[in-house]
Amino acid sequence: MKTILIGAGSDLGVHIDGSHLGPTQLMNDLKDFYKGESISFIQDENIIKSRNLSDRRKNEYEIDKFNTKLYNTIVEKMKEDYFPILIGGDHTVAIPSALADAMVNESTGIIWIDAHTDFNTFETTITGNIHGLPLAAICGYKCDELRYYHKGNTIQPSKGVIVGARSIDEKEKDNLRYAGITYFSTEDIKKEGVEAIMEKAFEIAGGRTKSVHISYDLDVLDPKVAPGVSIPELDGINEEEAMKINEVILNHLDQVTSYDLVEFNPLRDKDRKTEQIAVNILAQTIRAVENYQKINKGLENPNGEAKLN
Ligand SMILES: [Mn+2]
Repeated sequence: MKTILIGAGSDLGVHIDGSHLGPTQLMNDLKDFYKGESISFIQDENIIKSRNLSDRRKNEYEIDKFNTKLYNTIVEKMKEDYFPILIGGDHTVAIPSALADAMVNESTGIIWIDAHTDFNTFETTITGNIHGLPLAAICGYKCDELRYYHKGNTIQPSKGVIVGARSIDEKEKDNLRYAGITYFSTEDIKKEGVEAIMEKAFEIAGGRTKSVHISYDLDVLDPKVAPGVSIPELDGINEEEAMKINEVILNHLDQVTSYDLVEFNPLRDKDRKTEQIAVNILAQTIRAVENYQKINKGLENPNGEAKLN
């Protein structure tokens, strides 16, 4: 197995501009650190982006076009035994990323680290920003229009967990309840600690399966620490907690099969604070995945170099 970094530069899922620039910036920051394979997608410059508040389906067609390409590439790479690390982009890019995992692996679970639960539908969305719908689309809760390219199973909501939620719309709460997905709030993290919450998350998402998709939205952090996101929410987690969440994830690489880091918006960042955290999280992830792959390779041939002739 090999690692591949996939840049997914789209900000079509949100009326705020800038997250499409995130992947190029972060991949450039990592170029001395990471020498492996990478591939980049960036939205067509000629798209006239809808930011109209009354538009309930902002940029739906363009998002679908972008995501179809992304999906086909990730499915192909995962079938070739790559571990994809996807860098967003707004959170709509996680739809093809998570569904590609569900296509290649059986009964995939999902852990969604996010200040928002991203569980709106076209009926319940207040803003019409599609980056508020991806988890519902991934879990097969309505939103069929956002996954026509995917012929496989959707992820069962009973194998989905949201961690760090603190901004949920009223009708979105109903969606979460009808779907039966578990969510832990920022308060739960503060009360019980990162480790306890993340272990619970892995029990739910990873029980009786060997594949878990991770989707890490940087807006789970407090905007004082990480202001460079499109839709910041007050009272988030601190940097130490954010890194600790990632550490627990990386201790579960026997189950984790694909990974996203999304929503870095360089145009909203201050003193490159969010950029530095994003780079730290990615570097930690890349290193751990590469080490895990090395060890695993060794186990396939346990005699290895120690064998005497
Ligand atoms: Mn999100």
